[in-house]
Parts: sequence; C-alpha cells; structure tokens
Amino acid sequence: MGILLTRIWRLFNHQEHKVIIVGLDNAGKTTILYQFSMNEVVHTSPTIGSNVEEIVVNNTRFLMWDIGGQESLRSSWNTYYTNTEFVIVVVDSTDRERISVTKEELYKMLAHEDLKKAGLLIFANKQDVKECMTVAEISQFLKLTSIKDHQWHIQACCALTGEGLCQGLEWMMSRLKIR
Ligand SMILES: Nc1nc2c(ncn2[C@@H]2O[C@H](COP(=O)(O)OP(=O)(O)OP(=O)(O)O)[C@@H](O)[C@H]2O)c(=O)[nH]1
Ligand SMILES: [Mg+2]
Repeated sequence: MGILLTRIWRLFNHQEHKVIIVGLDNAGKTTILYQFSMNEVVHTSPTIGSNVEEIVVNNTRFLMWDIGGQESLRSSWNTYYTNTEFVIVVVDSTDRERISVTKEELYKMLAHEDLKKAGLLIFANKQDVKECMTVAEISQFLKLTSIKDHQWHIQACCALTGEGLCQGLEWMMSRLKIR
C-alpha cells in the first residue's frame, strides 16, 4: 500500500528538481544552460550572479541555476545550495592548468551540509578541441573513484554542438527513478 501511494503521489507531483551548474569561469556553463533550454548556442559573456531556466524533460521539471564561476564569485556559490538535488560541474577539458582549482572547489562543495544528498554530474566540456583532456584523465585528476558518499557520473560533451548533453540529463533522470 505504501509503495502504491508513493507511486501515485509521484505521478501527480509535478515538483521541480533543483539543479545548480557550477565550475570555473569560461567552462561553458551558460552555453550548456541555453542548449538545454533553447537548443541553440547563444553568445555569452561572463556571468555575474546567475541565470535560471526551467527545463522540462518527459514531464520532469528541472529548475537549473547557472552560477558565475569567476574567482570572486565562488565564495557565494553556497548561497544556492539549499534544496539542490543535482550539482552539475562543468569542466573546461582544455584547461589543464586549472584542473586542480576545479578539484579544490569540487571537494569543498561535496563537504557542504546542504549538498549531502545531491547527485553529481560532471560534464567534461569542449571535447571538440584537439588535445583536450579525456574523460579518463579528468576522472583521474579529480579522483572521482574516491567519491563514495555521492552518486556521480562523468560525461564527455561539447556545448557548441550539444553532443553528450542529453546523456547527462538521462543520467539525472535515471537517478530520480531509483529513489
Ligand atoms: N570550443 C568550445 N567552446 C565552448 C564550448 N562550450 C563553451 N564554449 C565557449 O567557451 C566560452 C565560455 O562559455 P560560457 O558558457 O560563457 O562559460 P561560463 O562557464 O558560463 O563562464 P562564466 O559565466 O564566466 O562562469 C564561450 O566563448 C563559449 O562559446 C565547447 O564545447 N567547445
Ligand atoms: Mg556563464
């Protein structure tokens, strides 16, 4: 009976799932947000503050917050954490110099009380650029296999063509189903 009620509740419960998109400046977060919402590449400038869009996939609603990644803005990322169900970390796969900064920010976020239950999706973006880091390299640099207290997934993508973005969304949808 309990399970049945839960299923019926879910069927009629069109709640939004809160997602935050974070990562260093220039990683491609805003480009990804607007690929999701408009299916096109928009001309971006560095985000000061945040952008928010509702994305609906098969009746599932995600409220996606794209947060500016410049150094001076990172200390305020935590003001967006409450009720977040998924954190999307966008990595610029061409930016070898700053992958250690991404790692530092990633583990700081994962340790935050408000993100204890959040799923983690990492987009290895800019895979169209020659000699960029591969998913395997990024996984290794970020020590993803050491993450045991969050569900996580890494996905190669190119925000300019949209390649890989749907697979990332599908992973989030699959996590919602097994809850
Ligand atoms: N080659 C390539 N360029 C990309 C890709 N995704 C984004 N870019 C470019 O990277 C630059 C930065 O993209 P944004 O989406 O503005 O980056 P952001 O992460 O939102 O940056 P902040 O708002 O400063 O945090 C833009 O010139 C994009 O066109 C990609 O997959 N491949
Ligand atoms: Mg931006």
